[in-house]
Amino acid sequence: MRQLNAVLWDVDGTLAETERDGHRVAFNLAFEALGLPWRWDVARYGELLTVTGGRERLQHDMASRTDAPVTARERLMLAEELHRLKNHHYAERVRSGAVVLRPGVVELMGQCAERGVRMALATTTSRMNVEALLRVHLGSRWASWFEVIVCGEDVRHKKPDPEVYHQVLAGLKLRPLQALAIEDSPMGAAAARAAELPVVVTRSAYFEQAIFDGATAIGPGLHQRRGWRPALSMDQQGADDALVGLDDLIDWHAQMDSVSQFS
Ligand code: XBP
Ligand code: MG
Repeated sequence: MRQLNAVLWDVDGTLAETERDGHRVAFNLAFEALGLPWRWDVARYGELLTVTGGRERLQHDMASRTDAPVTARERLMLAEELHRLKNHHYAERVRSGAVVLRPGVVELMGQCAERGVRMALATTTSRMNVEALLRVHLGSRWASWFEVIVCGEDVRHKKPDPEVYHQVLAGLKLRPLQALAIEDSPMGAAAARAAELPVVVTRSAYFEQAIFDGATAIGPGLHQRRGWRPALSMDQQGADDALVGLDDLIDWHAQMDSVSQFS
């Protein structure tokens, strides 16, 4: 049987609903701090999520605004300043408790640690945002949970490019089929698939209806066993509250060739 050696975690949307209540609100506070009239509502931010990376997202949005600086260089400088401010507000929001880990995440991490399944973070978010989130929720030794951590500043090309996953696999010295990625967005899942990794999709708020290509399994989150494809066993007592756990991941991973890929 194929062995699952490592679980590779995405951060935003997968570990926590960081985007709608964290980054988006923090971007708006940054606009306000610089006296800009720009605001990203929930729907507009959803459109902008197709552009990964905070600075890249800001520049993309400015390109379509008549009240943004004219030259690309000025826009880049403004994006950098806004991004710095945004990250500061994001960290404050996280510390104030506005962003919590999704249910089932810590439990699955604990099972991996206990049973010797290695873990890594594969994110195109800035390292300081990862640190802000995980220091609050996993404690000061948060980084020791992960053998390899690859963040936005470590790659030349952000997701959906597979570079972040190539770096993680190289760091772990594993082949793609020895690991499993957990993602919440089509761009993240595409990055994993482009690195030939099997991917489990835990849909986040912004991607409840999104179409995913070639997921090994796809469902509403680790907090519930209902609504997954392939379907999960529901025969345990209290199945309504039961989480998706490491045994489920191991089963999906082992059956990968026999079950069709879900989209
Ligand atoms: C999520 C992203 C990031 C965050 C903001 O990446 O697209 O851009 O929205 O992060 P992932 P920064 O799901 O791979 O973690 O502002 O730090 O770029
Ligand atoms: Mg994500």
